[in-house]
Amino acid sequence: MRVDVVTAFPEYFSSPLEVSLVGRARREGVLEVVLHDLRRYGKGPHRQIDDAPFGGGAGMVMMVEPLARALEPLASTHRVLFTPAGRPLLQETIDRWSTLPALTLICGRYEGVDERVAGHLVDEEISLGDYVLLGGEVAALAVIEGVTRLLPGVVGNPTSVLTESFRDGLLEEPQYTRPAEFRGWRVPDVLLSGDHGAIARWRRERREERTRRRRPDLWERYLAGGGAETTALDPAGPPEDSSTSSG
Ligand code: JCQ
Repeated sequence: MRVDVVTAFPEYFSSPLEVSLVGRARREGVLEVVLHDLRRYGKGPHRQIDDAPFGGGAGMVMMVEPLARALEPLASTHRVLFTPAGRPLLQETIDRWSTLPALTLICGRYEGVDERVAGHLVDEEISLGDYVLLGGEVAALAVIEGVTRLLPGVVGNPTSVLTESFRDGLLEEPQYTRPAEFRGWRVPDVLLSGDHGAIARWRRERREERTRRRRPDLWERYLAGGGAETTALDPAGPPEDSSTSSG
């Protein structure tokens, strides 16, 4: 997969694209990232990329012309502009993009971007969340990470990609590793019991409890979708037949 990034700060991406699984995917040729320095397309001797807003007001607006020139060779790709005014970035968004041959990530800066960019030069406007950053660079890196882990051969164990949060609408359960006790903080006994049925039930309960308490929005959707009864990867297995259960 090829990802093009249009940014006024290409240096921002150096280390994040070198290290960890993203770095390895690039070295192996699974992922190609091409950075486009927006300043190269800036106007005049000062390579200007922003200007005062028509109608007045504080701050500067990114100009349409430098972005139009930077995006010209990328017209055949799927072009995404990051902005707090966009639709929220979801796992399903990343799933959809991960199967594309080419994705272009456009990093806005200043107080905003001339609306003609979104209107004529971009396929989607996406928000990383309900907060304001200085620019879209962090959002672009979030997408690069989210997409990279779905590319074939990048994550060692593909089932860990399938069983994670959000695929079935629940948050992940708490996880523990050795030692079984640290400073008197004990790992839950059930995880050391060897009873795989009891462990699966405990995990499902913790996931549901967490989701209900921390993410009532996800919990409502989960219940509306039928909850555990309709979950494809239900680690607790099918519900028991109440007519034959004891007690
Ligand atoms: C993205 N959540 C926050 C800031 C204006 C395109 O216009 C603007 C872009 C930015 C940078 O992106 C964000 C952001 N998702 O701040 C202001």
